[in-house]
Amino acid sequence: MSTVESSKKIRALTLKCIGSLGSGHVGGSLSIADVLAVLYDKYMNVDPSNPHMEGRDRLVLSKGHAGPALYATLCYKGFFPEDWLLTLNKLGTRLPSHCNMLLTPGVDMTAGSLGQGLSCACGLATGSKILKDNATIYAIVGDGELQEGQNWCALMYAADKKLDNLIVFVDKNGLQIDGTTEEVMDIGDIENKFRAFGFDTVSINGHDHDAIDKAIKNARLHKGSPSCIVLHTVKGKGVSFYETMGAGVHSTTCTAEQLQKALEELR
Ligand SMILES: Cc1ncc(C[n+]2csc(CCOP(=O)(O)OP(=O)(O)O)c2C)c(N)n1
Ligand SMILES: [Mg+2]
Repeated sequence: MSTVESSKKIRALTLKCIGSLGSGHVGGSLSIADVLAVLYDKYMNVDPSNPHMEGRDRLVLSKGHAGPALYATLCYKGFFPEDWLLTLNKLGTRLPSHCNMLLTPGVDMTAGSLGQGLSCACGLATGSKILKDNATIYAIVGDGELQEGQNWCALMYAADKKLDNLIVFVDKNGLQIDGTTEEVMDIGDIENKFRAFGFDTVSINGHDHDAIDKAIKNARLHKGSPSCIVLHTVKGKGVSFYETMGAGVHSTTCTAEQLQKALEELR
């Protein structure tokens, strides 16, 4: 199956997961489906039958509210059965609304309190350097999330320690909860800010699988500094009525009727 087919599957499973609750973080989950598809189809050195495999690659989904997209990906890759997706955030579930590394096979870092994931990724990348296990540590942060100061402390550390096994994706969808990132607190030129902090940085269309593939390949080959891939994305991508909702798509409904319409579009 092509990565494009995989991303459709991931979007469909994400919405089935959120649909089981009736509402949730639709927008920021759909915007990262493409990078997850390319990453897990082509790059992540992980083993669904042994989620704690020594030396595995790690993904820190720092924007932990997009957990359903990661759950959909892990389910699709065989980490757990599909019926788990229908237990999202219910009592006793292994799939809480925000990622929890103690509950879900394949989830390598607990997240949800925005701003902390990059620091965790720095720790994992440092650990991997010490162990010399050749793992690559990936992190996905939101653009609104970059308003949290702790990120910039982590970036400074990553560059100073030359963590070239760390690849940071910024999901630049231009929206956060209450509006556009410009309206709430303008984060400016993300690409040049990462570059100024010492990252090897590129900006790409975050829905173009060839561009994502090339950017990851280059970042993995790059030595001497950490890398950043700024993904220009559309919040709610893949489903027409979610793509055009604006900030409202951050957390919104996924009724049985909406789910059916969305699944038709994703066929
Ligand atoms: C420390 C912290 N403050 C506030 C929140 C509530 N919150 C959840 S998602 C979100 C908006 C995040 O925007 P962005 O990072 O752009 O996410 P995306 O657009 O990718 O969904 C906020 C403020 C949180 N989870 N953590
Ligand atoms: Mg955003």
